[in-house]
Amino acid sequence: MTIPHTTQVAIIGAGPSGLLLGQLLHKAGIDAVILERQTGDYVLGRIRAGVLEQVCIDLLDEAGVGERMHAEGLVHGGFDLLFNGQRHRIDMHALTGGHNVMVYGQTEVTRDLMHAREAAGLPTVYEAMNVQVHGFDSTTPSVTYEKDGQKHTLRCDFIAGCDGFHGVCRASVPRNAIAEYEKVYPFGWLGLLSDTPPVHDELIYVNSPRGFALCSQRSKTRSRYYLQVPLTDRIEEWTDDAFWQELKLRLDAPAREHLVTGPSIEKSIAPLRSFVTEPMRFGRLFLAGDAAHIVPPTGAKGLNLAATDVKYLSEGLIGHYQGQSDTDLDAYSDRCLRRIWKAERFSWWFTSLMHQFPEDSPITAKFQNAELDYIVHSQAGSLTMAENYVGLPLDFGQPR
Ligand code: RFL
Ligand code: PHB
Repeated sequence: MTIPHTTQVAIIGAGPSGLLLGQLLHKAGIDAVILERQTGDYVLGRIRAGVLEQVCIDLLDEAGVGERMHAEGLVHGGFDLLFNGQRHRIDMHALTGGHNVMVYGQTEVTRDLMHAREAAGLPTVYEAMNVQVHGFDSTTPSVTYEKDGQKHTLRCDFIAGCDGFHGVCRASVPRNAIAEYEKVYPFGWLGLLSDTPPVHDELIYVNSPRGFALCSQRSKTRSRYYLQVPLTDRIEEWTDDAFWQELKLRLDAPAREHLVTGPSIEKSIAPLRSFVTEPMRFGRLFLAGDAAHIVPPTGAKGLNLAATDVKYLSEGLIGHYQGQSDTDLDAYSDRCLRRIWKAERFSWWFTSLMHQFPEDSPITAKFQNAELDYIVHSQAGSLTMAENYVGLPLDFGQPR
């Protein structure tokens, strides 16, 4: 690949946000170059999200990368809540008038997007080191980076900061131009991936006196389980046996009996955080996905929010290049944030409802159980849970 020196949109980061944006722009005939710090294999090795909302499924279809997802993904119309030792199903499909979610791993979404990009011969520079963004307050921004020890400059019209929570784009914005809202939770999620059949055909979210647990899956033969653990726990201290034992203690008797254990193929601890940046646009620099916001994974919203940011950004850029109007580009930050805050609220609420907090007194467990009991037995309570979980419509409540 010859390294391009000019492009219309410089995209920093080849995670799901950057790759999906690249694909949507390509479909609209807009040029983009993606600069990624890691190798492609490293990006594919990160085990993260597993649940796609309908809005995200539609976007992957629009980007022309939905074929394998529809063939291999698992459509789920409900999930279980386990509390007070009892399991209750939230029938999302019935409650929301036919909406479902798709269980299909972020790794697979990323792989499909990478293949589409490669097949179209679109430029991605992997192992681009020391990426720096310049002049985004002018009409002639640029990005500098190093590749194989050589310095490069990429001139562009716009920069898309799709470089995740620890990226360079948000960090390059003057501190007086940005507000950051953050809550760090006093526990993490220990995740384990194994080639074992899932314990149940849908997900089980568990509130137990020993802490939260989640039984998820990637396919009929691959399971993903999570345990709430103290932030002080180290991954080396958790043997596979210890994980399975603790999981069993948090499950109900039928799930305990059905659980098939096996060697882990990946195990990691992720911290939990709520975080939002306002605004998401700084001149010709736009932040999207984890670069602008983080949700605790309880509501399965991180990847889905990243996808909708990118949808709004692609509409803005297409309006600029094809429609000669910057209305959508100017509305980008407000449109995103309105959706983001609703997903942030849901993820925070669901996290608070399902986890044990160190400062909790016994009355908190009673409150949690009462609220969960209300949710599963009230039509209004179940619907609130279901419509947020399947994802609010793209322009929910937005005057357009
Ligand atoms: P990503 O996936 O972090 O990708 C950003 C990319 O930018 C690159 N990068 C740089 N490139 C060039 N120069 C630099 N200076 C750069 N700095 C960074 C990085 O190498 C990377 O390739 O962000 P993106 O694309 O916005 O996608 C967001 C999603 O990945 C994220 O929201 C979800 O994975 C969040 N998340 C989960 N979401 C869910 O919906 N359900 C889940 O179960 C779930 N589990 C998780 C998660 C996130 C985790 N993290 C961030 C540690 C589990 C974990 C462990
Ligand atoms: C996952 O499968 O990794 C997963 C599913 C649902 C969540 C979080 C993570 O809420």
